[in-house]
Formats: sequence, C-alpha cells, structure tokens
Amino acid sequence: MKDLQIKKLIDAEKKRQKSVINLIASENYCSADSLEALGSVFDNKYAEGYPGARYYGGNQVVDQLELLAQERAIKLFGLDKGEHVEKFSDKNPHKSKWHVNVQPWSGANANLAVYLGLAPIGSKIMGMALTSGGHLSHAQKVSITGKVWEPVTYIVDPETEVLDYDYVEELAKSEKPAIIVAGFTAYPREVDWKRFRKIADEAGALLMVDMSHLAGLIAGKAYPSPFPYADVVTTTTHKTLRGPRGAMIFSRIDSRELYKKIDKAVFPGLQGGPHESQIAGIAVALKEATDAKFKSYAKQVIKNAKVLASELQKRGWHVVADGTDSHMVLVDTWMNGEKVSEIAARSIKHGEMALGAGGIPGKVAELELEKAGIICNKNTVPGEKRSPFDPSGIRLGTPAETTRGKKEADFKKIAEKIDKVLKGIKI
Ligand code: DSN
Repeated sequence: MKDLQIKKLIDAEKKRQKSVINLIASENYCSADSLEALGSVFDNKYAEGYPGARYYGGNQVVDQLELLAQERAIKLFGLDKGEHVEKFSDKNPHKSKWHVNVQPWSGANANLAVYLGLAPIGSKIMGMALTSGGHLSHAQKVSITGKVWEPVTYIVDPETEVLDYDYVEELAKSEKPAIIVAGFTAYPREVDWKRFRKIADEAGALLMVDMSHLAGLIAGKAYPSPFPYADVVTTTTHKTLRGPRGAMIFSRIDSRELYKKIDKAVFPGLQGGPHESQIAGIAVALKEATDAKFKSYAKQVIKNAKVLASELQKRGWHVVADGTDSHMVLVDTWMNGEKVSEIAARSIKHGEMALGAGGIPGKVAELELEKAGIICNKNTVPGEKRSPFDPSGIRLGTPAETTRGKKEADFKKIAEKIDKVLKGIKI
C-alpha cells in the first residue's frame, strides 16, 4: 500500500487485535477469504435494484454474485428444504418458503426496512427495553424506529432476569402492535420462539426475530432456530456468523407478499446502491458456515460462555439471568450483592452509594479490564438505575476468542483474570 499513513494505522490495529483478549460479544474475526472478497473490484460497481432488474448496465456478474449469496443464505439455515414450513403455527395459514434480501448495509438498516415495509407509519412496534437486552433499533425512543413508530416496550422479570412470556402476552394483547420483535442484543438465555409465535398470533401481530447475535449459533445448530415460527428474520453477518459487516432480511414467500414490501423498503425506500463487495464477503462467510468445523465452533462458543459464567459466579459475581445458554455473559458489577462487599465498601468511600447499592460502575470495569488487556463493553442490566453512558454492568462474549482456538480451560483462566482485575480496582 502506497498510503503509508493508512498502512501504519492498519498495522497498528492488527497488532492491537492480536495482543488483546477480545470479549466483545458482537465482534469476531472474519476469514482472509472474506476480507479478500470485501476488498475486491465488486466495490467499483453500481447495482441499484435487484438481480435482473437493475438501474445501471453492466451487472451480469454482480447479478450472479447476489443470486449466489441468496442461495447460500437460504441453504445455510435449511430454508431450501421446506423443513421450516410444516411447523409454522396452525393458526397462521401462511405456510411458505423463504426469500432473502442480502443488501442491507447494517443491522439497524435491516430492522428499519422491515418496519417501513410492514408497519404503517405511527403504528405500534413492540420490542424489549434496552435495559433488559433490547436493541436501539427495536423501537427505542432515541432511535428513528421509536420516533416514527409508537414504541411498546417489554422488560424481563426483575427477579429472575429472564423473559416472562405470560406478561409479554398480556401486554401484546392489550397493545396490539403491528410487529413484535424478539431476539436481543444483551439477553443471554434461550428464547422460546414458539411461545413468541403464539403471542404474535394472539395479538394479531407479525413476528420479527432479530437473530443478529445468534445467527452463527443457529447456523451451527447449537441454538434453536426461529425460522419455524417467525414471519421475518433479520440478522447482521459479522457477529457469531463470522462474516464481514452487513445484514440480511429473510421473509416468508406467501400471499401476504411481505418479501416484496421489504425489498421495496430496502431499495428504493432506504438505500441506494448495494455494497456488492460486502455481499461478496458475506457470500464467502455463508459457505464457510456450512462446514462441519463451523458446527463445532458454534458449540464451543457456548461451552466457553458457560464456563466463563460459572467461574465468575463461583467467585461471587452476579451473572445476569443466573448464567447463559448462548455466547454472552452479562455481569452486574454494580449491584453485586454481599459476596463482594469489600468492593461495595470501596464504592461507599468514593461516594457512589448515593446512586444505589454499589460495587463497580460498568464504565470503570470496562476501562480497568482494558488496561489489563481484556476488551469488553459496559452494558446496562435489567432494572438499570444508572445511565447508559455509565451503566451497572459489563457484557462479555466468547465468539472472537473461540475463533482464535480458546477452549474451556482458557476461559477458566480468563475468568480468574477478570475476577482479579475487578476485585483489585481501587475506586
Ligand atoms: N452493537 C451491537 C452489539 O454490540 O450488540 C448491536 O448493534
């Protein structure tokens, strides 16, 4: 590369990535082949429209690429075999095959496109609260998704910190949202997709699952698939799925023609030209994820997260929802209970008690862990009393380090190190 300033920064970031323990639950390392496709000549091409119906000439090769990416996505999640047709709710007559749009530039865009296509402006969208593990694009007030549509927000059970489906059902039945969003950004436990289908049917709503965090685990058959039950499934491609950044929207092909409305919402509704180089990189990752090795990877991700959670619990840390069934572990470092009362004592000295009980603010935990070479993110926790900029906990994830070959024994050591760093914090 001739641009030495940029080359220096790329090398510095490579060095940083290699030298840290990366526990950001939403990050991963995509393959060299994916990166090669991402940096390819496909980036030079304008291809507004869809295969066979573009607004520019010269799209013969790009059309083949996009169709191949779609075919691989459908195959990876078993949607080519019709196995996700029969199980679809008896109440819902829309038994169908699936279509996938591979053009969304990002996950938030993909979610926005679904709402734009399927929910009348001003209608209700029901999503989980940010503090319970929902995402900004699940109709939160600070996002366009909660300004253009009316947000209906559900939370987890304050005691157990897991979903209370009866309460979600009651809320859905009384609010009658156009769309119910399931699938979360900081919820570690298994989700009962079938129950969500029932809730959507009872409320007369569409069920959209945002499986961004779980896509790789679902592709690797290590976590239950939402496809038998959802009307629409959105996902990013760069988290557990281990591709380059991007997103996809799966929708049923049936008399409701949801897929046509979604395609129109993506383009021309929200986006211009698709990033075909991004689509090429995603296509590579989709093929890699069909490999048997990827199945072992997905299982290992979860095994590692379970070890991380239990090792932290053993040392007295409050793990949200009492553990994990996925790739992530949420630790409430602030409301951490009596077992780490010495930490609370330090916080009292620091004057933090005014804000609640208290241990370590998530922001402090994130910074101190980073100083020790462990990268994670501060995160809100159920019943959050502090602010999203300085919340009560941290979110830890195992996908990136599992890609680097780490197993249970390594995560035991990582838990020991986290414990040591956090308990040694001088506030
Ligand atoms: N920022 C992603 C995450 O970390 O979960 C979601 O957009």
